[in-house]
Amino acid sequence: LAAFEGIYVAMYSAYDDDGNIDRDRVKKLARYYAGKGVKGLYVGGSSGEGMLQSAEERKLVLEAVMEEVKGELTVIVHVGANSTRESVELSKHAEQQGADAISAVPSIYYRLSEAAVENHWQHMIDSTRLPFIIYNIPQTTGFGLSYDLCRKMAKQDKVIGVKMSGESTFELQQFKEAGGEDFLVFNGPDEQFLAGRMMGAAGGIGGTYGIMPELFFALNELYSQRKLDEAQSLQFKINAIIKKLLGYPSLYGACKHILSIRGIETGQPRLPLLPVRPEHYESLAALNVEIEEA
Ligand code: HMN
Repeated sequence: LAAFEGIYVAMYSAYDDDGNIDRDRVKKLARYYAGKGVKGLYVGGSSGEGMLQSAEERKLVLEAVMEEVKGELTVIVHVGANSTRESVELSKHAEQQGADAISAVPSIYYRLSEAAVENHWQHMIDSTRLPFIIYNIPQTTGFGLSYDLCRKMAKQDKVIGVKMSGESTFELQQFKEAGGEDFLVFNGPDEQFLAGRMMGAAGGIGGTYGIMPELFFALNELYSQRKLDEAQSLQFKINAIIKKLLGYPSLYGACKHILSIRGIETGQPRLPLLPVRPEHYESLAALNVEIEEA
């Protein structure tokens, strides 16, 4: 299990200028993270816009990622789709591609009972030999993982952890408690990384890591060495950056633009996520400098 502890970049989408998946851009983005101290990548999650892509597109993305960093970075694939059938198809594909673990949100749109969500996840778990990480993000899915369901699922060897993107660090700690010794909690909200670690997270999976992987790697190291004052100052510095990012039409658009300033083109986020506009370029360039000097 220790093999999964660490910092995972929730990779952003990479499209060509027409908005189609761009293999070369995906590969270049994945390559950018190798050697930055991060443990691995989380592919096709919220930041990766998996929910806005067809199954074929999601497979293309994963294939490009695996071609580039297989064996070098630990790859967790978000396989959650609205139908169980499609989620299972993506799970099997992830295993064929040699991914290290799969993960999924509940199905969205229908208001599902806990039993329905559990069954949805169980089909994915049973369809491969891969470890499974529950993705709990109640503010977007409308489904909040209960401690009981967490405890029940954690009893299976294949269920190795939960990605906790809810904002309560109390709940985060309770999921760790429910899951027990051999259960990993990954911190979701990047602005609470340090707090999440303090409350029991074994690492984090985050979108903004993608534009400042070195800062999150450093923050994690400071926490591991229990240099808490320094860790707190670094988290505050990171939060000043995140606060600015959240002021743009879309967070992902802002982060993708910052990558493009660095020569890593990933295109605009896919609608309905709003793109950043030319009037934002100047302040984003300044923010990029702020990150590079942090
Ligand atoms: C993912 O699945 O792409 C991310 O890991 C989700 C992650 O928890 C992000 N949450 C959302 O985008 C909703 C955070 O990294 C978030 O972007 C950050 O904390 C800024 O608020």
